Amino acid sequence: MRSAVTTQIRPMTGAPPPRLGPDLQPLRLGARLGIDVVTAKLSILRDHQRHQHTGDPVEQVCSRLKSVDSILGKASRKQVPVTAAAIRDQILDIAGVRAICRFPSDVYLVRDLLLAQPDVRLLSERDYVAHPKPSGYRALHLIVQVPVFRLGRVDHVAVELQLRTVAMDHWARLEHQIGYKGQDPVPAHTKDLLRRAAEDAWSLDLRLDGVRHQARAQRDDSPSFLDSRALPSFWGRTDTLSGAPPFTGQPAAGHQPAA
Ligand code: 0O2
Repeated sequence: MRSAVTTQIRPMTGAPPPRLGPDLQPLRLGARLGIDVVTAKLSILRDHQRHQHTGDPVEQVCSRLKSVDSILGKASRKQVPVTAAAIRDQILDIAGVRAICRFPSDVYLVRDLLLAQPDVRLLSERDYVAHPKPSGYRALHLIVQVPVFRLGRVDHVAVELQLRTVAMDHWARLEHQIGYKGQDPVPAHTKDLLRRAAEDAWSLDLRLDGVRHQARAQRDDSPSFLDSRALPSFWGRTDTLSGAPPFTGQPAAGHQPAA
């Protein structure tokens, strides 16, 4: 998990055994730079939205770089050959950025504004907002590829961007703490409570989004939410914005690989 502190247990005596396998540090360095690029893009986007008086759609941004152990663990689970090239091409969440938004419609707004940038390429998208996991987990997961300019070359780095509302994030952190991917099974009644809490959080998200939308629409002297759709024309694209707040949910469609 992004903020988790990991403790390595080592024998009391002697040095730890040397790690077998490829040197993943160059990959991790590239991923760290990819995180920097996406984080900078989000920061510019937030500034721009504030400037437009449409409000900052993002509450908080955090990031994490997958540890070598975690990369190797995932490679083993997914039967990815343990070579740097295979890992680079098949494990696309070594770089992770999470943006916490205030409202569900902001999740999609941030997505659209980011993808409107010509140097951001969408590799895949999983919409767990419209199609939550059976556990109740909701978030929008994008794998984007961004250019990282390094001395004498450009690397195209994959970054996983998770977009959640404050409520979704609150729920996911609790669920993670209780036992997501944990060793001990979570009791059925706890899972049930979590599922119902996720639905309550979602219902509050939708209601608050609706209230905001209505309040904005009633304010004559303030730009409405829809005005923020003018922004992407600055980047040369106006066709990608969903821009139909408040978000009310979508029919099931599952995972969507990018075109
Ligand atoms: P960390 O440190 O949080 O990143 P994939 O192999 O990519 O197809 P994967 O990696 O499991 O499958 O992708 P998935 O399920 O789309 O998303 C993985 C990440 O989303 C997790 O990262 C969590 O951050 C978050 N996530 C997904 N499902 C849940 C869930 O049910 N509950 C919670 N709390 N978080 C979830 P990791 O791997 O946990 O590590």
